[in-house]
Amino acid sequence: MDKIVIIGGGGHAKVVISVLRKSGYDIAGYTDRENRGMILGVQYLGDDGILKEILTNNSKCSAIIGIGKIDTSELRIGLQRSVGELGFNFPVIVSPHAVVNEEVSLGDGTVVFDGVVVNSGTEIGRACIINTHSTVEHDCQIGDNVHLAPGVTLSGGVTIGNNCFIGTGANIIQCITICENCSIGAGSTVVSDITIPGIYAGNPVKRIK
Ligand code: JB3
Repeated sequence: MDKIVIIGGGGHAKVVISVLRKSGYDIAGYTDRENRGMILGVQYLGDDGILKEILTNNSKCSAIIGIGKIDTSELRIGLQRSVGELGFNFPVIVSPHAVVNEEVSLGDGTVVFDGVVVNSGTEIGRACIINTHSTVEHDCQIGDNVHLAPGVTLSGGVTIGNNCFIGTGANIIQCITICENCSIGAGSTVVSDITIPGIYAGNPVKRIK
């Protein structure tokens, strides 16, 4: 079994743990700034300073970011970069309860959670969260460090820039482009391109910040 360490031990890490187990990984433990005790039977290893030692003891151990994001912050991709520089590999994780169809590419450290459908011709970047029951239709282009929250629907040919957060249950109609560094509120509907970074909400969405 491939050994893996989880970076971060909060709420999102719990969902990551379940998908890793179903995908046959042997979870070494999690790192966090604070000791949060056992999480679903996974042990605390220490803060991120312990990672170098973990790799020295097992050069094949990989890593995955277990911290979520509900904004446009670069914490996840920044951690993936710095932990990657230590020598850790960030695999693509796809739940066995997700459907990823033909000619889809997924970047390093991206996790596809339970109940997701990704259709053909779609490209998804690095360190993305494709969260529970979201749908990514054919020929979408998704950048790095994007979080599609649970139940998001992207129709065909949608483009989402780096660092975007698309809130729970939001809908994006076909062939829309959303530029990088945008947050879309839960339940919103996007029917025209967004070209200015910011926070958008409503049906159809309007810029609120
Ligand atoms: O909405 C859903 C389905 N999930 C949300 C997810 C996407 O985002 C969830 O409900 C939360 O809103 C949020 O989950 P997350 O990111 O796990 O948040 P929280 O429960 O606050 O846990 C974050 C953990 O990351 C905390 O234990 C922090 O101490 C830890 N952390 C922060 N910075 C870090 C670092 N851990 C490490 N190893 N390194 C860091 O630099």
